[in-house]
Amino acid sequence: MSYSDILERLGLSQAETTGGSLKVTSPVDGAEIAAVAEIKAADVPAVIASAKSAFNSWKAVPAPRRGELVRLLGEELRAAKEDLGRLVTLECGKIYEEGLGEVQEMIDICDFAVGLSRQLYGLTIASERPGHHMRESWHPMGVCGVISAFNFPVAVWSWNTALALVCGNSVIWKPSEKTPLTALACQKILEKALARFGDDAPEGLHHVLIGGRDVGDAMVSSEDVPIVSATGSTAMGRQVGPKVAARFGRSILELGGNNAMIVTPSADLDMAVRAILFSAVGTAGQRCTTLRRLIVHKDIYEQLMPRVIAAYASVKVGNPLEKGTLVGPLIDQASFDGMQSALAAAKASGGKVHGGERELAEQFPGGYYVRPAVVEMPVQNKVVETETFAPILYAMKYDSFDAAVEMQNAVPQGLSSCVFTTDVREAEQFLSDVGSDCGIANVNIGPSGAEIGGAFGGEKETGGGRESGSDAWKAYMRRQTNTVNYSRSLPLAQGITFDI
Ligand code: UN1
Repeated sequence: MSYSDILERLGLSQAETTGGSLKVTSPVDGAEIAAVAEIKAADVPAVIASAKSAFNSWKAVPAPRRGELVRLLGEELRAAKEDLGRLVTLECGKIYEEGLGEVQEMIDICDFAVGLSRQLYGLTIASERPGHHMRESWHPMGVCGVISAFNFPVAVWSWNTALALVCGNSVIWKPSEKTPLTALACQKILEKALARFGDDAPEGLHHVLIGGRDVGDAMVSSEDVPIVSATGSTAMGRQVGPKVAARFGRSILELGGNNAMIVTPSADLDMAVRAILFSAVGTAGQRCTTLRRLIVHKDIYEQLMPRVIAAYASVKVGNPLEKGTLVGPLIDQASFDGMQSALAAAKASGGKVHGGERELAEQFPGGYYVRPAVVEMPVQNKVVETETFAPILYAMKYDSFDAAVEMQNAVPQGLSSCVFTTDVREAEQFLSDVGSDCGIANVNIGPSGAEIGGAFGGEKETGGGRESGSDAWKAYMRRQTNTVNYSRSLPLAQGITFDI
């Protein structure tokens, strides 16, 4: 099926994908595949006003009914799964299997959110006063701004939007400038769900802002956007977080990761090698949960590393649309250059580099394919502490488990982590108060590929936000404490008397 067929099947017309000022190139071969129209920053306030007015009616729609819209969205996503998965591959370069996986993640969060729409539970609280009742209730917040990155161009939107919609909010989405087509396709899919849903969904419930940083800035700085959920680099979060905080807005930040695996002497090495491969080279090392640091016990280092290095040398790098490819291209040349300078810096500081070269340059002069790199490092230095969004795995030795945990924690980021061990003491220590300091800590599975049922996010430079499952929905609502007096007197709390 040709690329233009996919766009058409996803409801995107020629007029919407040609002639605009934002050129879209596919990382597969660097070819320009579309040119979409951009909004000007000066026009953003009108969009916000529309979303705000939609919120004012949406918040009055009962939550289970709001869930029905998300149920329909899930149905439409099921129908569009292959087309959208393929467009994800074309636009961001991840292999088709992972493109499909990303759309499945969207379907999963819709299912989760539909159930949630009947479970936005508050508490009942014992009152110290006779004839009084206390409770806690959750209410819609307003317009929810969503900023997403190129590497998960559609799933991250859905985690936020499915929850925001059942929570009674309207949504404005600023996707990455590198992946506007998938965003426009999602808008079309949502419009199909809205058309089936009926009249109680107001106009303007969801908007996509295609544009540059100034456009995102107009959204981030607006007092009419009480929640901003931003996924991307720590540098982006450093811009967004303080701006939202300055106006007392709420931000949900999901930023950089520098995720580690500790491999202990008792680990099942066959499993560890497979987990290392998927989590370190999958999505060409461009997941925020990508495995970037391997911390290996000195006694098994010589056993494990040759296997990892051999697997790296044989992993199939190539066209992400082709069956059998495991590693697609990097998003662009800047990403390739960033990888090369990180490798040079690692080498200069004593690292031994395996792989990392450009591949397929003749077949795809405009595509940036690389052999994933393993770098054996003498110590965990500044180069290792920096997140480079590319397939570089730094391997280091440890000699005591406490030291390994300390190394795992000694980076500025705190997203995901894991240990491979069959020793229950090590496993439990890793998950304990004195173990991993990350938002995600796993045993005998890699750091990436989280299911949507758990809360997703991490600490320190990762930003502290939580998205997706568990009670992450609470970040999309405002909490209200209620005290009701059903007695005929007016006692004060804390035993205070105030007679008049
Ligand atoms: C991201 O890279 O921004 O856990 C999200 C994972 C995926 C999500 C990654 N479920 O790897």
